[in-house]
Amino acid sequence: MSSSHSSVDAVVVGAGFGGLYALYCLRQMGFSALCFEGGDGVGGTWYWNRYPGARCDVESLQYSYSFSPELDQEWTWSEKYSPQPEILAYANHVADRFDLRRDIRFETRVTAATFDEARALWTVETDRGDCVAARFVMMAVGCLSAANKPPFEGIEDFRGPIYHTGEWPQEGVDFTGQRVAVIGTGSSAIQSIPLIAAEAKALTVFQRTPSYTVPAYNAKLDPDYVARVKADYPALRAKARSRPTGFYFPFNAQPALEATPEERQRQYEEAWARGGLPFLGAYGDLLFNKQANDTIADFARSKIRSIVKDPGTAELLSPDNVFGCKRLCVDTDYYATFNKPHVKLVDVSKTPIERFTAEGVVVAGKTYPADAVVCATGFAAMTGSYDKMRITGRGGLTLAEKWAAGPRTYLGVASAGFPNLFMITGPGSPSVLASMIQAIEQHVDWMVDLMAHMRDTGARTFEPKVADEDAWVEHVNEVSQVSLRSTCSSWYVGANVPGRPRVFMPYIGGFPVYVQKCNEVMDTGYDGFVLDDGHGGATT
Ligand code: NA7
Repeated sequence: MSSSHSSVDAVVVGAGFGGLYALYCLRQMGFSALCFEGGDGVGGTWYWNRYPGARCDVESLQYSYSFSPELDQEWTWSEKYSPQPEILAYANHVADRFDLRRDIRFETRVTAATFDEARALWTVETDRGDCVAARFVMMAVGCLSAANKPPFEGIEDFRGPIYHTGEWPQEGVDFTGQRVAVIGTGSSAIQSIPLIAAEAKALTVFQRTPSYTVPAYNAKLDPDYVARVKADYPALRAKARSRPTGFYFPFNAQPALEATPEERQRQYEEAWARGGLPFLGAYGDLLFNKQANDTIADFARSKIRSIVKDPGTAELLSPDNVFGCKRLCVDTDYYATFNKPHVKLVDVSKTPIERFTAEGVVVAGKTYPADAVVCATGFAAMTGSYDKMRITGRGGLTLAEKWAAGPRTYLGVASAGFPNLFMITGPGSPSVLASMIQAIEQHVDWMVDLMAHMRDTGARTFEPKVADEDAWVEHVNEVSQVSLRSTCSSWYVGANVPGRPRVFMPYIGGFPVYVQKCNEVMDTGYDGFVLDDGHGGATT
């Protein structure tokens, strides 16, 4: 089918894990669909983030689709934490196995989507001149997909290449013998720095805020363990869905402050030795009680001091904010890398990067020479990819105008004034605080059920009621105040990019609570939404 002027039931924007599953489900339910994808392949986040060391921080056996028992059985992960190439291979396998590519237009970006109120249809336009009419639009644009590229002064003067971790060249980069500057010390930097340091002649890391990171202790997966999981995969999936994070790991509900200092030390040592995100599960109150949090933060800082030999560097690498407030990082040899004589840490917290010159990066009047710069500067999270398109709803209002003071959605799935526009893992949903693929499956299942319900009842449009949306936005904000996660400048609140509104964007009430709410809404005939039959009548 030529897509230049056509009509489908649904346009899907993005062919990452969300878009692929949306295409699959739409087809299963008998809807026609067309997907536009900016890259030349599937995989989304895992297509773009090819930087050295890119790896998932949720265990492989859980970071995968659960919708197909056959897929679960036939795919075998090789490592505890999958490296990016393997996750990308999995995305490609899924696309081929379910014959999804025929409805994907690659290297094509959606530039605009405009709702025609009279016809109750969206017109979707692309940078290749496509103009497609669709009853529904499903945004599968990802939560961390719009690269944050700070406009450093003089950046165009720099004579070497500048890379962003989220837009890494497909052919890879060889840093052998080079002087490399890395800007940023979030998850992407923490994963890539040890590997860049292994190649580079000299590495300078520019740090604005140190991150907490826990060793991954990644390893090859034991085939016996994999066989045991595969023998009863649904049990693991069910356990995962019952957890606030949407993935399973050992969790100790006991409050940290009820334990003696000796017990805590033992518990933290054991949890550190297991490594990874489950370290935060050492006690139940760590994200709710500052005093409890101080105990784990102190422990983490003591680990940094024990690994990093230079006391000044250890001090600089030690965060003083709430442990786990920003997304916890998971690493392999990050702190130890700073013991290498050719690796240098530069603090830019008080004296920001002044400018670039042809030779390198200038801080406080001093030039740090570099042959290549890596910007590990993160993303305009959750809303950045929406901002790149002109999305126009009822009355000519654009989504950017509506969200100027922060995103407003009902359940993170849709926004009032933008009928029939679904947001997979949108702001206001738990997505980035849950296991992403579980979150995607739950969203898409719910959305396609709603589309089928509308087909059965003759509804032409759905959209949230303003009052319910307002109440949800308020609820998302209220719940966030309970957690210490709302207390620091992170991408969860949009604080990493200057000028963005400060709003806690994900729903932090937990995955099961959220799923229950979505199911209740469905069971009550979509309470909180207006379903319209196009003749002024409501349908239920
Ligand atoms: P992050 O976690 O947002 O990290 C970006 C880093 O870049 C962070 O250390 C920022 O410092 C730093 N940054 C951003 N702008 C600047 C400027 N202008 N100057 C200096 N430093 C800057 O992105 P990642 O890609 O590492 O990880 C994103 C998620 O992917 C992660 O949370 C996991 O879920 C996987 P800041 O902390 O803002 O002071």
